[in-house]
Amino acid sequence: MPLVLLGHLKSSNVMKAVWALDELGLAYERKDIGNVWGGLNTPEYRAMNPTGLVPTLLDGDFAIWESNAVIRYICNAHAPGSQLYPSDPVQRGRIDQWLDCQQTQMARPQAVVFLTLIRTPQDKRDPVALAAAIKDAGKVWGWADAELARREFLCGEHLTLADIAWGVHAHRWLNMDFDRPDLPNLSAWYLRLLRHESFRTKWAGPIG
Ligand SMILES: N[C@@H](CCC(=O)N[C@@H](CS)C(=O)NCC(=O)O)C(=O)O
Repeated sequence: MPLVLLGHLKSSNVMKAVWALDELGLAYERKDIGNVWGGLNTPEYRAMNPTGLVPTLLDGDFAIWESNAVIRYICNAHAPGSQLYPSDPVQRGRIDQWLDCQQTQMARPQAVVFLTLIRTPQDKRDPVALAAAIKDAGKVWGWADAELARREFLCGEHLTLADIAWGVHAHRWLNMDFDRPDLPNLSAWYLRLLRHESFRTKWAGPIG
């Protein structure tokens, strides 16, 4: 039975799963759910994912949600030992650290910047909240930039789950229209990510 990914492609969190599945060459189906497609408030969906958010991944009878848990599961269950999520404790520790940092430190200010600049009409924006979020997110992107001064990808010389979780947001951060700090290592890494077909063709287009 193929894996089934529930969630629309406007979602950065869905995109992480799509990119991981494509990168590993795994067979899957994706169904548009959420955003204009709806379907998140049905009892059936809530039984699989009580948060009412996307993505949810179905593997037979098993349903898993939280995007970084989803991409870890994909690797653990369907591509053990792959370069995306190696089993070596040190390498895995580094990847987990960046995955958790993405959710706990980057996601919130990044969402404020994105939702303000892309989803909120100019006259309804809160410039104070936007400036604070740009400052907070800029600090976090600075941590990634410092790491990328030392290595090609966030956790070494190969693409890993950490790059996927940060990369989908880097596309937005580097292409939205605002004054951002100059982070040359981050920009060079983003260009390396664009060599990956799934990212380039499915995600790295207009931001919306
Ligand atoms: N922490 C969750 C956040 C999930 C989340 O916020 N998903 C958003 C899209 S990025 C969502 O479902 N929004 C409602 C919608 O798109 O209809 C994860 O990483 O999976």
